Amino acid sequence: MARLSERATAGEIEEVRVRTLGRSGELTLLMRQLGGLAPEERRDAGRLLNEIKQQIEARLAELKIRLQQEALRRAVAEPPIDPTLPGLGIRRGRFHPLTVVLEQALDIFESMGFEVAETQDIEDDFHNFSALNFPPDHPAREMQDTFFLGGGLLLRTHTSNGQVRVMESRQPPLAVVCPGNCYRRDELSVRASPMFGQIEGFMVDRVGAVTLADLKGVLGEFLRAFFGPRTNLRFRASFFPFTEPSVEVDISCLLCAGAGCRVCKQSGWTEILGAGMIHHNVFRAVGYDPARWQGFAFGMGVERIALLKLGVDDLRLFFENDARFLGQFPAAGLERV
Ligand code: 2NM
Repeated sequence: MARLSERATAGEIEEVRVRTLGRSGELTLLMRQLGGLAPEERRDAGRLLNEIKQQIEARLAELKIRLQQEALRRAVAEPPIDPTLPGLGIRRGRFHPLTVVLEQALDIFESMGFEVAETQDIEDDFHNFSALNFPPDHPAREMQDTFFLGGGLLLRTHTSNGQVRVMESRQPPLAVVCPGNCYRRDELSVRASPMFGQIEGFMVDRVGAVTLADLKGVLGEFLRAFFGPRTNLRFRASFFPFTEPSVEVDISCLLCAGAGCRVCKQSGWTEILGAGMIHHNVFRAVGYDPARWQGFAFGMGVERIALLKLGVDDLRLFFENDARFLGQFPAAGLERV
């Protein structure tokens, strides 16, 4: 025992424990011999051996505790972590490119004074169709195009329901964009998806205050801010139930700037969105007097503008969530979130 110094290692302590108190340790063997002694001798010797045993145990325990305390002190004094080393790098998530594109588009409209209003995906027939001047037999109402939920409800087929709800609950002048998901019974393909995003917008003010020229000005502002300052646009006559007149809007091809290439099929133009002056019947459905109020509306597909802006040629890539694809696009200022 005397050989065990104050600085004994765990191994040395254990060695002494085995040599003295172990199954064939010195003290253990002595204790076993007690039985051969006369009763009085046995009592005195037994007491002595027990005392020695307790002393040894106490000393071993003391040395062990000292060892642990020292190890703790060392760990605190010199941590095994070097805080000056570069970290492992926490892999952070990023926004989906469709989210980035949507936020960029909404930012532009907000900078022009539009409010953003999000509305419900589950809608009734009135707000999705009737109020938007869809006749009862319009093909878009058919089972094969619309997800009907029963109980008179359906998944909205466009975000125009949101515009109806905003107009219903408020009075002009209004300038509002409604982003959101829409649903149609299409198979997922290169250019279609059963769920897709839309941004629709409208502006309503007194008759004469908001014209088709204002529509062209607002869309031109938006398209140049979104696709680049050299983007040209043109209107082509079209038809939608909820606007009259209706137009389809083309932008100059982003790839060839109008010269003609494979992407624009040599035309120099790419179709990008639909728009028009809001139909009198829509105003009547929301309780606006068409003799007092006038306005335009437009709608575009989020995936469509994202495909064109990001140069992606297959819509399905946006829905497969392959991190190798999603990681290719700039986070575009959203990383602060
Ligand atoms: C489009 C094209 C043209 C549109 C019209 C309305 C409303 F509610 F104001 F009548 N909302 N959206 C509209 C007009 C949407 O999407 C291609």
